[in-house]
Amino acid sequence: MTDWGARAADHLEALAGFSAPGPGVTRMPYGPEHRAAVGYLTGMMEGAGLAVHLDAAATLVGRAEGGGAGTFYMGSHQDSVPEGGAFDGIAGVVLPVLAMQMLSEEGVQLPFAVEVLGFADEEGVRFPTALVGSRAVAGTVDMAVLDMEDRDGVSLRAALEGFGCDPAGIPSIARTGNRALGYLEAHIEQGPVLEAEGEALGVVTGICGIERHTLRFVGETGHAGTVPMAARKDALVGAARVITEVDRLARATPGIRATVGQVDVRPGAVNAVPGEVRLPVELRSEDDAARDEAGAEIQAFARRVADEMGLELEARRTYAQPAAPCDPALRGALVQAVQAGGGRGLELTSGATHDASAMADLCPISMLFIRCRGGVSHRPDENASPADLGAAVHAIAETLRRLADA
Ligand code: HGY
Ligand code: MN
Ligand code: MN
Repeated sequence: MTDWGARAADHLEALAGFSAPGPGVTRMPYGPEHRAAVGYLTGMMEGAGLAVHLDAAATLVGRAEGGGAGTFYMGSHQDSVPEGGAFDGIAGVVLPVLAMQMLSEEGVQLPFAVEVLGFADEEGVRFPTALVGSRAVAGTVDMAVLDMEDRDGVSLRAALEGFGCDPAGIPSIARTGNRALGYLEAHIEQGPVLEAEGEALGVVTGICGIERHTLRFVGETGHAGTVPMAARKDALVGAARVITEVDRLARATPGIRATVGQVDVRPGAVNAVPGEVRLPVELRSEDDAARDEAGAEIQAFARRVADEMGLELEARRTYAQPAAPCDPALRGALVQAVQAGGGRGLELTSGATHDASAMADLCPISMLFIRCRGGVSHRPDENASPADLGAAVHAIAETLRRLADA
């Protein structure tokens, strides 16, 4: 009897080694760590009988032909946040490959094709946008994002070309032509609910919406000892007022979660008045209208601060993804598959966003959550047990069997 959980844990441990130095896993898209992960996953996918290629958006595609028309998609992202964990995203590429291997060993011939997708960049940490791979599959990529640059001034276009991909091929990735039957993403919960409920697996009802803004304050740098306080145009003081307002507004608005997770200060010297500050503001909510309104309020507040302090301000909303409900029929199949494995079939919402949010523009979506220790994620101590990983492989395989019989 194959221990699919142990196999999953071994693959994820090996993949965690494809990381930049430092605590946890740091695997940015289109770099050497991504290249190594692609090599490893290619071997895994081919071992499961999938035909593998890397598409123009650097998504690794593993395909198994089916008996009839249409394709069912599964997958998640290979990238991590800096000093993140070994499960976020990448588990959702490994687990469906193992489920396909299980079905292949059982001699199951599905009546539809299956593609397992390993997306390059879901986190949107390196570039001020995200979901490029899944949006490409859904046919919704705005090609203008190719001109966005990372903190080293490398454009997304140059990063893709450096990875051996031709961005001009991105529009032809869209699966809108052939019948997309649905999408299933397995992902760690990144929250405390399943652990508190004593459940290994959960089925997602819907994914929150998200938007990100980039604010750039420009003041005047100068000597910290000689520029009089009254004469200062301190860009960091302006940014600090916005950060405080972001937190106040989110606490005062039900259902809004807002975060400033990064601040770039120039010249960034202890004895120089900050002349330029760039910060991303991120907002999430299940209510798209409330999130949209909060985003507009924050930009207006930043504008008032800039005017009062004599600072220049550039404010752009660089990314937005609406809230996405999961498909009732796919949810039902997943709940039954979880219950067939002894679980309750608990259903819950997702406060994290996922590639499934973008795939919702192509086809019905579904997500399978896996319990994670302490509910923590985006940290080196992120963890899912081999037993829970194994339960997920079985639930994915059982869901495919049920869809085949539907
Ligand atoms: O930020 C998120 O919700 C996801 O992990 N990218
Ligand atoms: Mn993720
Ligand atoms: Mn993440």
